[in-house]
Amino acid sequence: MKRVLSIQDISCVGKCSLTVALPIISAAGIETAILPTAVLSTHTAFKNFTFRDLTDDIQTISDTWKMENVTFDGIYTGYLGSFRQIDLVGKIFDDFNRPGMLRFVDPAMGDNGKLYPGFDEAFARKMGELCGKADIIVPNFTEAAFMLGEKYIGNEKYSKDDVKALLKRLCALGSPAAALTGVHLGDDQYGVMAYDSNKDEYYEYYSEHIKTSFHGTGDVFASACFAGLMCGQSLQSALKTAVEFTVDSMRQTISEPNHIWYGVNFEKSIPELIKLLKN
Ligand code: PXL
Repeated sequence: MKRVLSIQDISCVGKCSLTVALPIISAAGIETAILPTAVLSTHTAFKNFTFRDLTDDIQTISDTWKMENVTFDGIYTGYLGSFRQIDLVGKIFDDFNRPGMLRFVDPAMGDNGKLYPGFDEAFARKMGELCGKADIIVPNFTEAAFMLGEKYIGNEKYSKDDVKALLKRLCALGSPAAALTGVHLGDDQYGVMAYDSNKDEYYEYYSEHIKTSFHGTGDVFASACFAGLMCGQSLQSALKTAVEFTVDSMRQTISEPNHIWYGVNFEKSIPELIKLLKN
């Protein structure tokens, strides 16, 4: 059985980061070890939240794993709790590297043209350095713009050629492959585009555009995409798995009366994920 490590925060309530990654990757039949970067009462879109920074624990935990000869087949990083954590996570990539280990970075730090509370442009540029150590990165347009020092102009303003050029600029950060989420080329073309620089190939996958925006969908997408790749799916198939699972989770949320406006009901879509992973 494969074992992977996910490094991101625990937001106790408000389905995102580890409370999304752990169940989704586990459901794919992969042992999911975790390294929490911070513990929050909720994610930071809530008005009030607590934040316990775990930066000082990261090195000790990973050094102790090394002493115990723990190994990972893949590492998926998401929301990081401090500037200093970016170098510490980069060191974990190096310390645990072994042939075939997949380094998957979701530079989770912003959306809709804005960085999340607590992050600034220096953090975004530093996150770009971590992306340079990854095998694949999955930013949204906001994160891409901040990492590249470009102006965010709105996802729907990019033509297909613009997205292709943006993907090449993202790969120039140092990762051989990049996928951009939230590609919006028209109402029937909403989804993801990716570029694999080793093969010089582009991939795309679109599905229904659900116009309500939900918190945490980036984490659902990234977790399912990582799960697909770890299950041996091609990048094209993993993108389909991730888009269809995310859209299905959003449908499950909308269809519920009085649905809560944070997090999506991905739990109800797990049977769909299992089906998608068989392709
Ligand atoms: O879903 C991204 C995310 C993860 N973790 C924390 C967040 C957010 C987005 O706001 O606040 C703590």
